[in-house]
Amino acid sequence: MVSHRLKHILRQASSMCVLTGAGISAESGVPTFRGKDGLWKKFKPEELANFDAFIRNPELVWEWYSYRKRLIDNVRPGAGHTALAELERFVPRFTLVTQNVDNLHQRAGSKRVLELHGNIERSYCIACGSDANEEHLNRTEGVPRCERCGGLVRPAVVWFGELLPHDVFNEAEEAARWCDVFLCVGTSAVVYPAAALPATAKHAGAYVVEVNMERTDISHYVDESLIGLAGTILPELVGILREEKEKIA
Ligand code: BV8
Ligand code: ZN
Repeated sequence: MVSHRLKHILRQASSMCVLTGAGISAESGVPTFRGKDGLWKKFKPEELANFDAFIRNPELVWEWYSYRKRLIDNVRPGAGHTALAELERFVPRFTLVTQNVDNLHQRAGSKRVLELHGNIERSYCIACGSDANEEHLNRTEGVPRCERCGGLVRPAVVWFGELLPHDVFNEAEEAARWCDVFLCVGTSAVVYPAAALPATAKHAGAYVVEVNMERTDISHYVDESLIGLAGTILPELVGILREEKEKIA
């Protein structure tokens, strides 16, 4: 149930920043990382989502990413993704920041998505940097090689110990600093520097709202924790703004 206070704040907001994590894709059937059946349960992040692991065992890392790519090819954006694509149209200054690499926000129709951790549907050569042709890559068994120089091809995601794309993170920080409302959706908020964004927003005076199935590391400082499914809560929040727009129209 959305509080009167939050309804009022949403109606007044002229700028909003939304940070999403794996939880918003869970209802589409994409496993989260740290949940009970999370991806990290079977594998350790350090074994897979880092560059050394890739150089040590590119076959294993590609087996994991190919599994995730196939899984993502067969799912659809959920009600949470769709709600955020609609929200982008209602709020004058709206910034969507995601830690997810599954491309589901773009497939739901979100126009501007800041991808802090890259995108699993893009790959590049670690030797010459050229982008890999995804069609060619998806037809390759095992570890894909660069068509230009024969170098190892890797997924275009940010691994642990790697810097986030500088300009993307700066833009996300800027949006967190200036927004009236910061929504933090479906993230355990344990991976930095992404997990610092809600605190940046809070410190700058934003009203910070968390949407999650359970309390997280940031619950103690947010202004409101909405406990429930992103696919249920986000459409409710958008409904408040849609009603408002229809009243004015
Ligand atoms: C960096 C790759 C500079 C792509 C990922 C010690 C302390 C603090 C920080 C560090 C430290 N040691 C090292 C660090 C830095 C490290 C870090 O933060 N480590 C943590 C784990 C301690 N960060 C980095 O390395 C980053 N780079 O800092 O560079 C640097 C350089 C050198 C040395 C040091 C620093 C790079 C981070 C990016 C790593 N890449 N993924 C891929 O394969 O996917 S991280 C991975 O976790 C995913 O990208 C994911 O997005 C991210 C966060 O996870 P969540 O999205 O939150 O998912 P999770 O499963 O955890 O939670 C899901 C949530 O949803 C839950 O709360 C659940 O309740 C909720 N939920 C579930 N269903 C629903 C729902 N909510 C609503 N509705 C539902 N239906
Ligand atoms: Zn190459």
